[in-house]
Amino acid sequence: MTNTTYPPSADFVANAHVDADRYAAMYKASIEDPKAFWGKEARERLDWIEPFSTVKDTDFTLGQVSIKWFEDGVMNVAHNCIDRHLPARADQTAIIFEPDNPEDPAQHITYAELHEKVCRFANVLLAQGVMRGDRVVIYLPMIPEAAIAMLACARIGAIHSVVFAGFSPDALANRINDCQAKVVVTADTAPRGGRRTPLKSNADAALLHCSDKVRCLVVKHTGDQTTWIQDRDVDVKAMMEQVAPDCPVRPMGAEDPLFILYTSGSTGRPKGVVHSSAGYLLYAAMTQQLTFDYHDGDVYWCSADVGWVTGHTYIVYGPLANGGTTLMFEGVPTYPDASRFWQVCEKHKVNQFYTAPTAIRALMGQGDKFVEGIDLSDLKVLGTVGEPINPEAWNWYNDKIGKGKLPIVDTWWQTETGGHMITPLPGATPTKPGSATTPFFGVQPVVLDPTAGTIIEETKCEGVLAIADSWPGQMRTVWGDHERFEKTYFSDYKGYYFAGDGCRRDEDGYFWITGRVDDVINVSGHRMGTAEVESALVAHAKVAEAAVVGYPHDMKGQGIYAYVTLMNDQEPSDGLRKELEQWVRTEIGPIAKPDLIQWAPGLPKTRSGKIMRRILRKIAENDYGALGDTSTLADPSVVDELIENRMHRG
Ligand code: 6R9
Repeated sequence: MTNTTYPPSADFVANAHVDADRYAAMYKASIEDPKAFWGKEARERLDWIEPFSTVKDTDFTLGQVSIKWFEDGVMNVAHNCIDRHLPARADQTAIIFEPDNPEDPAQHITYAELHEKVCRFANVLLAQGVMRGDRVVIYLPMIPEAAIAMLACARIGAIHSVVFAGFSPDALANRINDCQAKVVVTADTAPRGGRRTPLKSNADAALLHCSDKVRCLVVKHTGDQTTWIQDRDVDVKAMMEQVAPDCPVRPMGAEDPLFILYTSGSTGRPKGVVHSSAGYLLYAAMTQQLTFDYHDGDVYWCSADVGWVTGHTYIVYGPLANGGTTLMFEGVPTYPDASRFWQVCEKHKVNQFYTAPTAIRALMGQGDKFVEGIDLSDLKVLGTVGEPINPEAWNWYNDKIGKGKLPIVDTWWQTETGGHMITPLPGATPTKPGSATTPFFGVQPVVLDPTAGTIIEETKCEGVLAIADSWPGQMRTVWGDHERFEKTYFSDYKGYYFAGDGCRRDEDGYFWITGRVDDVINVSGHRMGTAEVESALVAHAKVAEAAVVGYPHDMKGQGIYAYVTLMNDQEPSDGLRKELEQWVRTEIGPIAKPDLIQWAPGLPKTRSGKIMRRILRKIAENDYGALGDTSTLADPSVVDELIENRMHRG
C-alpha cells in the first residue's frame, strides 16, 4: 500500500463533468434519497415510451430477494443506443473497427449505418422465428457484428447471451442448453494475433449436444471454408441483404431481461447472470460518461472482449447510449508486436483507454521501446479493470502511457454489478496506486467482519466487501434459478449483497480490493471457479480426484495450480501432464489450462471428507510455514508428501 496520492490537474478539473464538490453533493443526494436521485437520472438519460411511476422497489431479505427499478416504465434499449441519436448524429461514427491485421483497413460505422445493420440483423432473427423473450447465444469474435447482433436482439426483445469466443465447444453447448437458446450466432473463423480460431466448427461440435431445433446463423467474416448443414445453418450477411432495412423497435418493460451472461462462481457450473433493460442501461450510460469523463466527440476504447461483462457495458451499451464513438479491436496487444495498443491509440486518436492490469504487465515486460515515438497526446483518461493493479504496473501505465499527467481510474465492479461500483471519477478523486478509491453514486459499500457478519464502523479496517442497498445496474436473478441467486449473494451476510471480495479501507475511506475470498480465482482478469477446473479434470478417465487453487503469478495475477490424484492403475508422466492440460483446454477453453499440475497420491481432507483447500492454497503459495491447524485432517501425513513434491515455480 502506498500513500502517494495523485490529484487531477486543475485543467482537467475545469473541464470535467464532475469535480470533487459535485461528487460529494451528488453522492450524498444519491444515498439520502435514491428514488429522487435515480428517478431524475433515468428521465434525463434515457428515452421512455411510457414513463415509470415507481423508481425503486428492492429487497435484500433472504427468502424474498427482489430487485426492480422503474418497473412500469416502457422503453427499448436499441432505440436508446441508436435511433434517438439519429437526428443529431446520423453521420457520426458509432463504431470504429480495428482489425487483427494492421494492414487491413479499419472500418467506421456511422449511427445511420449501425441503425440499418441492426434493423436488418433484427429482421433476420425475426425470419428465424426469434420472438420476444427468446434466447440468442452469440459466439462471435470482436467484430462489429457482435455489437450488431446484441443490439438486434435488444431491438426485438430477444435476450442475448454472449459466449466468449475462447470457450470450447463443451462450454458453449452447456450455455446454449442452460438458457435453451433458439439460435446461435457465430462466424466462420476468427483471426486473432495472426492465427485463426475455427468458431463455426466449434459451434458445430457444440450443437451435437444441443436440441436439433437450434439454428446456426453464420457471419462469413474471413470467408474460410466451413462445413454447412442444410436447413440449420444460415448465411447472415446474405440474409441481411434480402430483408427490409427497417425494423420497428419492440416496446419493452424496464425489467425485461436484456441479456444473460454466464460467470463463474465458487460452486457448480457457471451461472447465468441476468441483467435488466432500463436499470442496466441507465447505469451503463452514467458510469461510462462519468468514470471516463466522456465528452461529445471523444473516441473511446475499451480493449476488453465482448464476451465479458466489460465488453457489454463499456464497449457496446454505455458508449452507444451516450451517443459516443466506441472502438472495437479484433486483435491482441502483442500482435504484430507489443506496440499495437499504442499504435491503435495513435491511429484513431483515442481519448479514453480502458484495459486490464494483466495486459499492462505483459506490455511492460516487453520494454519501453514499444511505446517510444508513438504519439499518445490525444489520451485524456486511462482506466483499468479486472483485478487489483500492482504498483509497478500502475507506475508504468502512469509514466509511459499517461506521461505522468493523466488520471488513472481503477474500476472495481463485477459481472453481477453491471457497471462500476468503486472507482475514481477522474475530475473529482485524487487517486492512489492500487486503490479503487471511493463508491460511485448510489453505491453503499460496507466492510463486514467475515465471521460475525457485522459492519465494521472504523474507517481504517479490513474485512469482506458487501453492498448495503441496491443500484440500478444490479443483476436481477440467476437464469432459471432464483434460489441460487439468493443463496450465492444474500445468504452469507444477511441483508447485504456479498461481492465475494475481501478489502481494506484506509484512513481516508479509500477501498483497496484484496481479492476473492471464495473459491474463485482471477487469471489474467478472467474469473474462474476452481470447481469448474476440478470437474473438468475428474471427467478425464485417468483422474481419480483433483483439487484446484490459485497461486501468485507474475504475469497473470493468479495462476492455476492443480493437485491431481490418478486412478490406481495410472503412472504419472510428463506425457500425461500434457494430456491433462490439453484436456482442460478442450473441456473449458485455453484460459482454464492449469499452469502447474502436481501429482497428489492423497489430498488433505477432514474426517468428513472435505478437501482442505486452505492448506493446498498455502502449499501452492510456497507458504507452508503457516499451514495453520492440521489436526482435523484424517491423515496429516499427506501434507508432508505434498510439500515435498510441490511444483517449483520459475
Ligand atoms: C468487471 C469484472 C469480478 C471480480 C471481482 C474482483 C475482480 C474486478 C477489480 C477487481 C480489484 C479491480 N476485480 N475489478 N479487483 N480491483 N479494479 O472484472 O467482472 O469478470 O465478473 O470479475 O474481478 O475480484 O469480484 P468479473
